[in-house]
Amino acid sequence: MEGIVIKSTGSWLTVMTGTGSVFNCKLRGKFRMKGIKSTNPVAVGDRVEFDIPEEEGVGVIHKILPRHNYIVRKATKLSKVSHIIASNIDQALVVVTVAYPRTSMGFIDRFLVTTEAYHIPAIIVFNKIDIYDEKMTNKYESLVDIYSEAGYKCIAVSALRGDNIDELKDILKSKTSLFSGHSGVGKSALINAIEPELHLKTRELSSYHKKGMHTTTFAEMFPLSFGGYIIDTPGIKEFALIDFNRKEIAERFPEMRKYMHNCRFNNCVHVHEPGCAVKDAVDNGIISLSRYENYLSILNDDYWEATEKDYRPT
Ligand SMILES: Nc1nc2c(ncn2[C@@H]2O[C@H](COP(=O)(O)OP(=O)(O)OP(=O)(O)O)[C@@H](O)[C@H]2O)c(=O)[nH]1
Ligand SMILES: [Mg+2]
Ligand SMILES: [Zn+2]
Repeated sequence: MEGIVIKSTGSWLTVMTGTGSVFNCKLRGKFRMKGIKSTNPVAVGDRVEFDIPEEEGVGVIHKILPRHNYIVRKATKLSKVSHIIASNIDQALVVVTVAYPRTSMGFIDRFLVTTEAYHIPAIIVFNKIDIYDEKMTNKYESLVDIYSEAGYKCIAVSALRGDNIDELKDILKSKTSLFSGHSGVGKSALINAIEPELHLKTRELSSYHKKGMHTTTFAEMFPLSFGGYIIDTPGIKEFALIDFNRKEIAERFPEMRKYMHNCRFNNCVHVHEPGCAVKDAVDNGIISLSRYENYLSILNDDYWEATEKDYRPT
């Protein structure tokens, strides 16, 4: 039989077939030995082949069909192991909030660098607009300016009040979409607003530090009543890049990609080289200074190999 992995709790995988039947499956033992340096060899979104041996009574997955794409981050900041967040997705939505909890641009930019690298269209969803005061509105508007300029679609919503949920549904219709972001930004609440029948668990923010509590603990895919699939994921604190070459980072900033071919040196990393077209564009206000600063910050992330530190800005 063939199906899609809709939930993975580590040892157990839930697989849905084309007709909508759902099976509990295990991975055939040998799988884990294939040398994939990943905490999860099978991810939500994977298409798999499985059978149900009588003596087992549960499904046994024996093959993962080739992935169209996947999105991956470091399992933890200092580990060398990757965690596949999901595979075979059409688009990734990063749910962000300007407060309660605040999402940093550094997080958004690392997320976007990854989606660019895997050629997955990304959309930025600003949630909780019902609580925005003037200061938060200003912050939000400046972020929308920056990211729209860089070429990303932005949408402002409120899971609580229902603002722009129909527009969000239009974006999701007939596609497989990943929802990612910090814990507490309202990923599950938004999915409930889109598909109230799901009754996903959401939780109050802890009033002390206004951070999420990691209410969603496993990635899970849900079919949408109006066509398409949505993947809810556990909140992530940091989005550490893996499998990147430092020289490639600039290419993952669409607005830098536009100018870098005009740099004087073709190995320019846009830090302190003379005749750098990217830096000129930043100086002229064409490229956002904060995006550029995050680019520099990514180059200096302390988890890169020590030998690559030679691009430190002077
Ligand atoms: N005011 C307001 N609160 C919201 C909104 N959306 C979500 N919340 C609240 O934010 C809190 C966290 O929402 P969740 O949906 O659990 O957040 P999450 O992103 O799924 O968090 P994790 O599962 O931990 O990753 C809950 O108390 C929600 O009620 C919104 O649009 N406005
Ligand atoms: Mg959740
Ligand atoms: Zn340059």
